[in-house]
Amino acid sequence: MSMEAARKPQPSDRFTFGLWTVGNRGRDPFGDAVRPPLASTTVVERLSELGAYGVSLHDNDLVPIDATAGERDRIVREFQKALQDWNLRVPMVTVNLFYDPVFKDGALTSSVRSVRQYAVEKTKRAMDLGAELGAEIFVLWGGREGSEMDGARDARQGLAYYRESLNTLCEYVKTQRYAMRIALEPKPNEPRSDIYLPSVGSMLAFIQTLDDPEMVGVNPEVAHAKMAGLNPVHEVAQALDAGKLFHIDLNDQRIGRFDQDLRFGSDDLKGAFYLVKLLEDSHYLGPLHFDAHAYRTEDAEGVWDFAAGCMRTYLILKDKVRQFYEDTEIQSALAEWRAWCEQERPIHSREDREFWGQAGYRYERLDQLINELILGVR
Ligand code: GLT
Ligand code: MN
Ligand code: MN
Repeated sequence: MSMEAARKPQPSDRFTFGLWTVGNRGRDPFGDAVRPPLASTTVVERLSELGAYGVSLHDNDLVPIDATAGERDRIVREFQKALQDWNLRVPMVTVNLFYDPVFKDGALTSSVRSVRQYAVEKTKRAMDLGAELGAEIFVLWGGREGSEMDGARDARQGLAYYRESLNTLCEYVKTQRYAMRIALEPKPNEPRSDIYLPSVGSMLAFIQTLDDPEMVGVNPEVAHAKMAGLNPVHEVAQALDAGKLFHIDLNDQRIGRFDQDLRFGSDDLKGAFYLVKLLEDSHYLGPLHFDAHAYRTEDAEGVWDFAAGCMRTYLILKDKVRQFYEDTEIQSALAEWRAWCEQERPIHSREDREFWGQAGYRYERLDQLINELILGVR
């Protein structure tokens, strides 16, 4: 395969995008939409043309919240036809538990019993939709599950509600015999001041307290880890180590900024390289899902530059990973380092301790080689 052909996305690369990502209209807290709405069927067509594998969605990205049963079925039928015509899958479905004002103080963790019940019911309907579309992963991002002030609901009570809601939902998946696993997506803040379970580690500990921990894993997002000041590669590694990487949201983010959802690799190429390396080394086989959107400066066409860019960057970095393993200088530097680490030099005396304390690890040399690989001069 030629170099350029290897950079052309294929369905076998398992790239997916949310309807809400390419469909993002550029609204932000300070300014209105800058792009026209995009029909779901157009998204299917354009993503397929670009070589994507699938499309994901929130219930209300496809079916308006107030649609009648008849409208819902018609919309789903049309969407299914487009999926078939364009040979695109829906590996993941999720539920919107954040947009409607009813969720302003939480959904699955709301102190209002009626809101909690409504959120659970809405999620069940989204699961039905997911099953109908063949989704095997159901993502839950608890954007509103948190607080601005902790004087009313005790955070422990919030977690108890979360647990109860999730147990009900897992039970539902089982009784319906849906081939679906749940992936919880952590985020530290935005839209709430503080969101419960802000990192992969907190999610993993919480999952173990559920009735059926096997059914539930995580959906880490690069930007969310960075917003928390964490290393996304380490977050994903912990999920893999626990056997819980059910799904992943790829994008980018500048540290210390608002939730940006930037094109994959657009801010931190080296971080993106290490993430691709981790995913490829670990043989992760789930969807490579881009949860990002085009800059607000873009018109309708710029959106497809954005989408193509996410996939192309992943493939270029995947090729850099191959080069990393084929580069003789990098590999011999690594081999030397490994042999050096393994040398028989136990620490019994002050001299032994000083030996290891004064020795150089030569990471500067290795890091520069990797930089040069990424920069394209190797
Ligand atoms: C929302 C959020 C994302 C979540 C989506 C799933 S919606 O755009 O910012 O990180 O993955 O609910
Ligand atoms: Mn996300
Ligand atoms: Mn995000």
